[in-house]
Amino acid sequence: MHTDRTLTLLTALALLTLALPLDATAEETATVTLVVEVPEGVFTNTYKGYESFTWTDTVGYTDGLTALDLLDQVATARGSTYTAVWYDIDGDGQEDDAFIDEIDGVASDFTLLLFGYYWALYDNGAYASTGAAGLVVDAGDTVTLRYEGWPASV
Ligand SMILES: [Ca+2]
Repeated sequence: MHTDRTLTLLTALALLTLALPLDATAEETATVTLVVEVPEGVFTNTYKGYESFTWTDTVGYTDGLTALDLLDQVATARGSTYTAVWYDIDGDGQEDDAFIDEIDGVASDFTLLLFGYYWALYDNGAYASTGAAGLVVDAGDTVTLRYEGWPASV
């Protein structure tokens, strides 16, 4: 009964295939996504020779994960560089939060601290009130680092 055995095997494979997406869906809930974007048309792109690009990377969520941890994972996986600058915000001699100064060679650029370009940080589309080290993400969150002009009208 070779045919019966083949059918049984095919049925088992079909059931296994049906079961797999359920497991994959369960694991997908424990991820976070990082979007890193240098939009087209940013003045400095052409001025500095920067090219626009967008990364969209999803990695596993772990307790206490910060936006800086997330960028570190993604940049390491991509073989890309980034620079985080730490600041002592409350003046107690200990660094409190880190802001992203450069990603993949695209660096913040200010003239007399009045106007320029920087890496803006968004948490689920909302402008973050902290730096990258201060932003603790939740499972399912999307963190965005977008290279933007400051003020926005520049
Ligand atoms: Ca401090």
